[in-house]
Amino acid sequence: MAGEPQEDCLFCKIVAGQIPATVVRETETTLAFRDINPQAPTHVLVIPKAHYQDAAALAAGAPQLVADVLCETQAVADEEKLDSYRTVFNTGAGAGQTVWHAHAHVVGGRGLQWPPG
Ligand code: DGP
Repeated sequence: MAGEPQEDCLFCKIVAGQIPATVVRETETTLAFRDINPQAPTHVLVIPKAHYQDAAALAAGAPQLVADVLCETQAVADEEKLDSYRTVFNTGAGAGQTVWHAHAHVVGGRGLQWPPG
């Protein structure tokens, strides 16, 4: 069920402490941790603790959590002292989503090209 922990979800396991992660921030509703395969000097994932499969499901099912996640992306950028950074929600396999628990990538610390690949 949307919002409930999923046994087979990697990020639910990180939230539960069953898989280690380098956590940089935590709130009641969100967790921010370093990406295992960083694409920039700062590459942090901000997730809602509740399970929604992607950003679209999160927006439909729990819009307040979208705001919580976005506020945390700014908090991460502040802590990492990033003047410029990019927030990315890959939504769907065609956009490169590989983990089916909504997450925002916070990428910064180097120049970023536009458009993205
Ligand atoms: P996406 O491709 O948008 O679904 O992003 C998933 C990201 O999750 C990807 O950049 C790599 C990261 N990732 C995958 N497995 C792990 C893990 O076990 N720990 C951490 N910290 N990050 C992971």
